[in-house]
Amino acid sequence: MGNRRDEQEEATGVVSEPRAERKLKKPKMYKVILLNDDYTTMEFVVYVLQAVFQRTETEAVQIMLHVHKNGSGVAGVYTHEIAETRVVQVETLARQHEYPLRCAMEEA
Ligand code: TYC
Repeated sequence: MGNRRDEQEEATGVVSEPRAERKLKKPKMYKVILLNDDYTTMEFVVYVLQAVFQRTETEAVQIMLHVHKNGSGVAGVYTHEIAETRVVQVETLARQHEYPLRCAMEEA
């Protein structure tokens, strides 16, 4: 498959610097993983998935049930900074509501 640089060179006739010179790298991506527990309500987890991860209600219920049955599951995949922010948002909301809900991030 052709990459964007090759296509751009082909289209314009302008040869760009090699990647090391252009200093552009694709960002590493990180999974935000929700962890199951015995105390957080299903309703709250569905709410979090909608509020923090912009999931539809149907997606949120599916992800919540996957975590409930399997112990963990992916809420979303983001760049490092966005994933970190989502983790903090989840844990802040959970503490405000006095739930032990935890989540983690892991390179995708
Ligand atoms: N296991 C919880 C219950 O039975 C529901 C739950 C699902 C909690 C997903 C956390 O990440 C979670 N109420």
